[in-house]
Amino acid sequence: FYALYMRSSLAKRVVTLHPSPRVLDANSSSAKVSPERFWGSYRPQVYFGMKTRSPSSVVTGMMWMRQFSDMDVNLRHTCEQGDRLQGYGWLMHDGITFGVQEIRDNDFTLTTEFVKRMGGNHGGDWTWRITAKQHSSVPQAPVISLMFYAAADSQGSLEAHIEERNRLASITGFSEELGNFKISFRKPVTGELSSAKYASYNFLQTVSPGLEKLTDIVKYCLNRRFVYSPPSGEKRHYIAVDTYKPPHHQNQQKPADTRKESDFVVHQVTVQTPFQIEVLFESGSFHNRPNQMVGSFMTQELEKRKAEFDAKFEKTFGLGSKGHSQAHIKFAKAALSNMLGGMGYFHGQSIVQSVYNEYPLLYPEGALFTAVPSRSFFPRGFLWDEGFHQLLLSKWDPQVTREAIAHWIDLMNMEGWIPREQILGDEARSKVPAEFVVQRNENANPPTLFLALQELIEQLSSNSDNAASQATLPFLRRLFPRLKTWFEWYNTTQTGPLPNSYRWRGRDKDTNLFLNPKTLTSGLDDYPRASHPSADERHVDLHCWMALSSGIMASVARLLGEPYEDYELSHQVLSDNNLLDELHWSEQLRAFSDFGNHTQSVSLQQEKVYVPPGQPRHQFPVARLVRSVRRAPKQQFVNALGYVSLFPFLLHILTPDSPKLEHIFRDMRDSNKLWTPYGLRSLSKSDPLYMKRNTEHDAPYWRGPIWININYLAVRALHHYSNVDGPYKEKAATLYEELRTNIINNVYRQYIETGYIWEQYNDSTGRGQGSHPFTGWSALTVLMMAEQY
Ligand code: 6A9
Repeated sequence: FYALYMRSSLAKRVVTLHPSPRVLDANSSSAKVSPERFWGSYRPQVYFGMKTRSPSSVVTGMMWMRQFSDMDVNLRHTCEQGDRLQGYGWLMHDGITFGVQEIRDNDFTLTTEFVKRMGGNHGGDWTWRITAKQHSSVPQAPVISLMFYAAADSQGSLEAHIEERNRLASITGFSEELGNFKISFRKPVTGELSSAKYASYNFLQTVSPGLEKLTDIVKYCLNRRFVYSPPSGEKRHYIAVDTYKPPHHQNQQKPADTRKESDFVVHQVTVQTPFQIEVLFESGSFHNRPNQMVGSFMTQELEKRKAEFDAKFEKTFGLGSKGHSQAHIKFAKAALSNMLGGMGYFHGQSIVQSVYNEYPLLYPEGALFTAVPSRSFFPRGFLWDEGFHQLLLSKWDPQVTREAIAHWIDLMNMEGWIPREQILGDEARSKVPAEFVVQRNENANPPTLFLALQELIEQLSSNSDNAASQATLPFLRRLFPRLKTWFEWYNTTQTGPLPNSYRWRGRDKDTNLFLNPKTLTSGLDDYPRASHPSADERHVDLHCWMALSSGIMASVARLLGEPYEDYELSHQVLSDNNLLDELHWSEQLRAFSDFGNHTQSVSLQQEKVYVPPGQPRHQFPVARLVRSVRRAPKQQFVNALGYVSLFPFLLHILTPDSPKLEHIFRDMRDSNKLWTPYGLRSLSKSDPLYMKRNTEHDAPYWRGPIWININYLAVRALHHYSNVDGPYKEKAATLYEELRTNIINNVYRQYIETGYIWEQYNDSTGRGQGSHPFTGWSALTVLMMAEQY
């Protein structure tokens, strides 16, 4: 009985939040406290949509489709790589008041713009302007349908107002946090001053069980029975939303669909390009507005914000004064804007597993304001990605960074653990295969939020008169109790076998199914580690993350007048170059290395399936690839050369006079090892696992391709070592120039050629690959252009 009791109370710890006061007040994102940031493009998973920073916001969005095309119904809504758009993303976005996005479909381009205006008590008004233009190569101007919608999410109500039989002119609504509001749909025009164009109208007024169902509902009720008959042109059938009756009876068994059904209203307008349409949101508590923000007023507002954006961009990053070309600057603006436009506000519960509970448990409800790595493929928060995102965003708007860090840190449980991947709410969950949803409480992820904190602290001392950065001190004060627990969590749960060594938990368990069992928790997934995971391992990257983190902990504590000596001491010990040598320098590799139970003699082989003589072969399972181990593992250095070996340099732990720098620089500059014309590859070309698959279904990921976050750290470190005195100063300076130029040029060139910023880059061709758009940490290119580290 006692054992059982223990287990269940331990299980409860996993889903109990940290007891310290939250960094964020409960209402800190509300319309009252933060009206300017209430509405935003906080739905990065859709091509165009807005919501408020509240738990169950009324959401607005847009779907579209091309009419009369040979292809099947091509409804666009959530960002999907399968849509094969030529490119899309924010070209300008200030993170608060406005944004300009360009979406290039096959034969037309949609520009989606929004401008907000403050007033009243509920976050004010906004206007959208959608401009559609056909591509010059297209013989006939396409007819397209835009479907604007509003959807409630378990609270609030929406009412459709119809004019001229089937044109939804406006939606009025009410919700707890928005009060009364009205959304008006203006008619399409060719240009600002011209009269309305011929258009066909349809609408849908129904209910939805959840936001992840909106696309399906629209698809389900599309009908070809409508006729498009422009004054001068043939009559043709087109596809539009028709009546939709929710299938009550069919779905009653499914718990997901017994949720409260919420209003969902769609306005469809079908019109030939070129055209421009405006949608206007007006808040009921906003009285005495000087004018409606439409037409020429909207144009003026947009022009004003664009000019302000350009000025702030130059002031912040100075790319013009550094002599970057206009084309490069435009790219950099797009990279920053897409990071800002990729900020999401999520709400919901993680699903977590510890050794103490038999089945996964629901984590407490929480909110997360975060940037996302990729709007199409991973539109949700990832812990170590966020530290890199905030390195860029903190230069633009430190308030964004404080709020993002605060949200993440407020998700910590009483143990000090923060779930690595945040899959909050049904909409987010609908995008993730079941096997990836559950988060385990032994699992870490690099504590990169310390990098972002380091930046905030530096801003505090460098521009001490700047109000924007002064808010950092009170923020740190509230953060500190949780930060201590977070640091302690790493420092106790991720320790290694020897004093002052560290080990990532959570490596793959089925050792023999993989060429090398993965370490997802390190962020470097399939980067080679000890072939046989064991408690004897020590990981050099984690050692360096801890050296960095203890140093930042000491700085924060010192700033706050808190005891800092222990952190300072940890930092000194972990940064001791002799200790690092003892634990991690491999004389054989002449590089820093992990240590563990390891053999290099592994390969993937067809599993032998025993077929008894005389039996038909097809009745037996297909042979899989499994690992064969030709020589038994033993305790030794892993001797893989790549990103992990660079960490003592990447995080500035080597002293400037360390002879190890010479080895590191030599390996970095060697084209047979890490150097490419496009950036540093993740694993040496000479490593036995270079570009090797991990299973037949698992292609190489961190075994060769070029990743921009680590390349950013490398450029930053070269900058550091070229600015401090030491025997390698000159070498660092040369490498700095070369590496920086290679990365900037390639990421830029790929963007121009393919329309996207990518997850990673091919080390032999420089081609972008993996998910796209992946502005995530690839946008750090902007900081390299600005030379701000
Ligand atoms: C798989 C697929 C629709 C892998 O950028 C996020 C992470 C990084 O933190 C990590 O370092 N990415 C990197 O190695 C992407 C991880 C995506 C996992 C989700 C589910 C969903 O399919």
